[in-house]
Amino acid sequence: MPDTLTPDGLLAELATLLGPAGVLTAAEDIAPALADWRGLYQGKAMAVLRPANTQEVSACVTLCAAAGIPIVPQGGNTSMVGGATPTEDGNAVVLSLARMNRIRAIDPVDMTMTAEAGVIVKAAQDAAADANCLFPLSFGGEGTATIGGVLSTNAGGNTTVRYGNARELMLGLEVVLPDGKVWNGLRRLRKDNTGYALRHLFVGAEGTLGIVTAATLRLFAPPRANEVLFCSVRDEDAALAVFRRFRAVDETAIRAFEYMSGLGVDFAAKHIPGVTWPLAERADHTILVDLASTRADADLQSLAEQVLGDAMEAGEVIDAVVGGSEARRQALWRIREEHPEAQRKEGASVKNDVSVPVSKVPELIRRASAACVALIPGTRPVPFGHMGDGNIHMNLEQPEGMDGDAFLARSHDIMDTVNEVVRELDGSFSAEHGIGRLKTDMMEAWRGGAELDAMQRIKAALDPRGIMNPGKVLP
Ligand code: 2HG
Ligand code: ZN
Repeated sequence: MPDTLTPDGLLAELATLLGPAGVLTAAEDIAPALADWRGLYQGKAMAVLRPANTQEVSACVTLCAAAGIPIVPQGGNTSMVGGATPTEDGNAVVLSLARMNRIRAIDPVDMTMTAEAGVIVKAAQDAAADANCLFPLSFGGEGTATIGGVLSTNAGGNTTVRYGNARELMLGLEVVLPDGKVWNGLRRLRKDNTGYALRHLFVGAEGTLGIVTAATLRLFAPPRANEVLFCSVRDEDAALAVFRRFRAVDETAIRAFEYMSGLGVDFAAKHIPGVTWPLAERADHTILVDLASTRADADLQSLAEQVLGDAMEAGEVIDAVVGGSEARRQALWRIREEHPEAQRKEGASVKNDVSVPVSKVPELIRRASAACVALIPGTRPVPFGHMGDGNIHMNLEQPEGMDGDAFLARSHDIMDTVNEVVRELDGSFSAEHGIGRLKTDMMEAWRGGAELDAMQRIKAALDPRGIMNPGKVLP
């Protein structure tokens, strides 16, 4: 391949390869791929490529490599950190995996599914359910996010406490490397100690080392009994105490353990039609517990009553409601799932997707909240999220009456303030959303030295020309 392929020459070659429908260049056609859904970044690109299979992805990458043109892989474009959209340079192409949406195989004996990168997470869940299996990854964006995207970001979500992150659900990958070579690592083995675990390099790499085109995923037996509880609790320590109680009685039954501040529930009740406080009295701290079992005759009601009874006696739980029906369970989950939307409707908010050891979650919530209020008086902390994983969305809502843009102008101060507490508690500045563009400038401070140096050398070895998703993850 000549190293002299010009941008125009490249587009002509790509059009020959993919056909006119596979190469979008009109401004209105490519606009949705250039902006992230949070509205943090507005990028530019020469084109959006829509290959239909792995061979086409490989050919696109080979051509772009020859022309030295950067490639931004994109799935559902739901990145929380600007990881899937191009920078402002304008010399890149976006490579959309949307057309690679086939489920290649489901094996209910091996309990595996091989899905292409563009398969929507919800479609993967549905396909697993059709085979009487469970693909457990679940989160708010599951109707849009794709398998390639959740692996590239190592997404977590609501069920991590039971089933692990995307990484733990992955057995094998097919990847197009930055030189266009295809690595077929779609093995479906539970044990495979054969040198470096290459597949894990690409999980969480956010497309900076290659393009995930397909994955073999773990499936599970589907739950046949389920119950959801919503409780008001005395404080953050009480929330943790209740988690420990459930864990002690039946760890395997906990499918999700979520914390929500009272203010967060207030926002959901205020802004989301159909959502109301599910308890007689409002409280400052609440939890949602999702219990599930593969046994149809599992008595989750009794489990809930036993643990809640003890927790109420100990003064940890103030009040509780048990779903009791599928509709009620969904209604309780909605209070939690609508948190991001309710916060958006309430005004400007700054997101902090952070994690600490589970034991430190109460301290994180208390100290980070107080520090942010001290930084900007009137700031309204709305921490919520995956307490069972130590992953709290330590979000801050603008003070009432303050100009939203003025609040957002302080975003970095707020993030620094939260991160200072996170660091003191041995946590991480990025739990499940990734680094993208938003957090690249934090990498040096948090991962600098031997760790970042090793990452940079891996990047240089696999992608010496730096064409894979430049400007993301690494500073
Ligand atoms: C969730 O748990 C998502 O709902 C979004 O991770 C978190 O909006 C957020 O901060
Ligand atoms: Zn989350």
